[in-house]
Amino acid sequence: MTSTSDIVGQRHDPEAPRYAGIATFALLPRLEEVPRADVAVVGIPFDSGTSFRPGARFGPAHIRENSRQLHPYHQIHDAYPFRDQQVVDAGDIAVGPYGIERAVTAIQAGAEKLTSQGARIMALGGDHTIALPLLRAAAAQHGPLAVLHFDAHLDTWDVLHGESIWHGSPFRRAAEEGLMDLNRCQHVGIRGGVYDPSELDDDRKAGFEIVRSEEFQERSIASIVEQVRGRLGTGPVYISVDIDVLDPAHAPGTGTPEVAGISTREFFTVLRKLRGLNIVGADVVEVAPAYDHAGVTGLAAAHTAWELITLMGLRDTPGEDPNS
Ligand SMILES: [Mn+2]
Repeated sequence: MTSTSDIVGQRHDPEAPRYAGIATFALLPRLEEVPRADVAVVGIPFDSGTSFRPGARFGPAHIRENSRQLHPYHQIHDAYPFRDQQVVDAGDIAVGPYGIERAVTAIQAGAEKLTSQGARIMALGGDHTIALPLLRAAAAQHGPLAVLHFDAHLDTWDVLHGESIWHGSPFRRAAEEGLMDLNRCQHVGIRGGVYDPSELDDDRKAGFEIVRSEEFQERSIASIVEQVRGRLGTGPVYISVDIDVLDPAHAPGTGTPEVAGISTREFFTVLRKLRGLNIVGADVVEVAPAYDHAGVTGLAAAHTAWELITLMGLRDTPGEDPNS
């Protein structure tokens, strides 16, 4: 890790309000402006794997625009996520919209360029297809990963419209490729449509246990977190957040919205209890700004990334005691 005194944080210009100037993520320096990065925020504007409403290719720019109000101090953790680690905006991994396999190869190469320089990736999608090349890059460094997946949907489906790589299959492909520790994967917030119960069997074979959206009504968040942390265990964790885990009231700007989701408050309460996990990479995906209103979804995604970046910086601190 960079020595703390060298770290460049958010833009701080008393003459310039937060809404002025070009929007890097959280008004952080660009990768090119600092000697190295501990965490690289990188946009992946790719949505050719979308099965329903397109538009997540415009997600990274929308999330950045809605990240201007992210502040330096985290009240719950008593932490400064941009002071104790060098966080940068690494721009976008630019891939064209044609040819999913070619795009996935290019995204993996772009991600590995950042991880080989020692950065943990906080990716801004893009549709959920991008989790596959990001998992490939992270597993190449750390071995099979625990995966914590927040989503309305399973995303362990097989082939759709003749394509094996699409936004509903990243975790099935990742399981087949040995990128995940199949005893340490967990979905949270599941509720969306399923054709047949065999899809749930396939999902178990891909390594996942499920916390359903309804459980947030029936159980305490502390007991949900205890289950999740027990499943993830110790060792490297990848966190993937499909913004459609939130109810459409809290995140309308997404491609496959599903009713009866969790609230932003419930989601952030879970995130804030994940201190101490060794998060080696993360993404927030499926933000489609054309369906957003007043930045609701963009704000939720920007703050999600901020929470995850904060947790990356707190990986060596005592975690939540599930028995307390
Ligand atoms: Mn998804």
